[in-house]
Amino acid sequence: MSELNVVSISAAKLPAGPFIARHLIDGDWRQSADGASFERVSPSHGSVVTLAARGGLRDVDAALFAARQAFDKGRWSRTSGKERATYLLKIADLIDRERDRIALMETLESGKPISQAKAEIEGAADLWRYAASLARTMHGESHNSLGEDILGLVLKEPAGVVAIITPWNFPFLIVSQKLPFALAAGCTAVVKPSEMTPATTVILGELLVEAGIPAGVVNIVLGYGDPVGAAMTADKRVEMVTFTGSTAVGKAIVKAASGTLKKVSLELGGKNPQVIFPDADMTSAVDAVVFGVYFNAGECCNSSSRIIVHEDIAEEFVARTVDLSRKVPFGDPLDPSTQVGAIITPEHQAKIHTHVRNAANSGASVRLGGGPLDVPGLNGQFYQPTVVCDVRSDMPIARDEVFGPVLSVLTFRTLEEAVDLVNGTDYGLSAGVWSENVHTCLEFARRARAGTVWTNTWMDGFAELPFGGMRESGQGRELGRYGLEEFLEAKTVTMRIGRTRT
Ligand code: TXE
Repeated sequence: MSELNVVSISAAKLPAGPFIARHLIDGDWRQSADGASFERVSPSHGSVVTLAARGGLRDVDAALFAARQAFDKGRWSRTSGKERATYLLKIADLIDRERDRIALMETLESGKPISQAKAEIEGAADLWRYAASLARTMHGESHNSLGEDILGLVLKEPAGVVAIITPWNFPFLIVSQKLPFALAAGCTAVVKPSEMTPATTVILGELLVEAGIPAGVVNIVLGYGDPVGAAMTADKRVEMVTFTGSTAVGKAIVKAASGTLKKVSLELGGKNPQVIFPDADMTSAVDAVVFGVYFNAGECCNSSSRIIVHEDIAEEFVARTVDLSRKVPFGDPLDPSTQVGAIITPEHQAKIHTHVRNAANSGASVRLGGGPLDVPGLNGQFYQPTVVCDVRSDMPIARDEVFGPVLSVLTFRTLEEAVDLVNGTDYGLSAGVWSENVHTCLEFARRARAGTVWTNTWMDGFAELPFGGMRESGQGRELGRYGLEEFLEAKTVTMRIGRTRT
């Protein structure tokens, strides 16, 4: 325990009572039709931080009815891009105004460090601003060389009513990777946040109402995947589902959506490698690896949970990584210095530990951490920053998404071998390469089967650049122009013009 940099309880005060979260349906804040509710216990402090309405089928039905009506009556889809942009910009300003309140709830529900929560809310506001720019600039095509008396138009129209289902690891950022783009396109929406982190989506709902978004355009139903998420996915009033979460639930959503052949966009898990070549700038690479694996306690689809390091430099690289890992401030997420906070649930903490234990039993060596740790003064669940070496590519720890602060180290000799290791899992979300040789970087970037390749950096994200995965990491893209396109349909209009047919 003493080998880590543990931050025990901070001076920050918890709110006096739980946040009360209700559904937003057709512009009204509502309890569940059957009066059911559930509690969210803080993963770091052990106290009840949210008391939320627990949605059932009647609540889903009311929300879908409202979203459908709002769409069909053109309350949103027939507004101009300029008008929609004005709302989105106003919401971005309100997010900035409420940043500290949103960040505090995000930290209390998820256990993430408060500094990372604040950065997340700032990033989210930027996405609302970027989506506003898309609302004003989206356009279709015209074809005027099809023949003398014929004109072809390709109109871009909103996909319709969208179901947005989000996870607990970046609740506010992820809803902001979807909702403003859907709204920019002219869609209406029903949003279901994770049952673990409902509060910040409810605060967003308050801001939408304050901004004057027409009733029914955005509805929020709180509750569990079953029945709320499942009912939204199967309902024929929904024309598109956009989901971020586990690969298992992503597959269930594809099946449920197939009954009505709705569009499905999925952002799922990853087993993201960073490959370190002998000519890499080692200081920068070690920094990026440590940041990439411990950010959000590793509960991050982009976690760089696999390091594939050239065997000539492996020993030095591991020694420096372990040394830096020891220094990462770990503990109370409310302390501004903390970089690694709590684990989302006790069950998830146990899953992380099972991965590490099984790897150790199969011959891997734990060089740092390797178990849960109680943080003095707190009543939550934490897992130590952990470095596991001598990992083989057939071990589950090298193939499965551990979703914790656990780094697996593998080694390679040739680029060929490194590429085989990189592409040797079911996932394909992101990958990284560290080398001072541009040819090595480019060859790697072209051969890695991943939606994003970072070269000499890790987890740089921009609103302008698309994000998403290949293979079992998902389908479709978020952000950038591609992110808007997901929420649009192309409609072809062919017009005979100018003369009567004889
Ligand atoms: O995710 P779920 P969980 C991975 C990560 C983690 C694992 C499990 O490996 O350990 O998934 O996390 C809703 N129909 N990621 O169990 O279950 C659910 O209510 C419709 C990766 O929390 O996928 C929640 O709102 N919806 C990931 C959302 O799906 C359903 C982020 C996600 O929950 C549903 C989170 C159903 N049948 C976890 N069942 C990433 N890509 O970053 C559940 N839901």
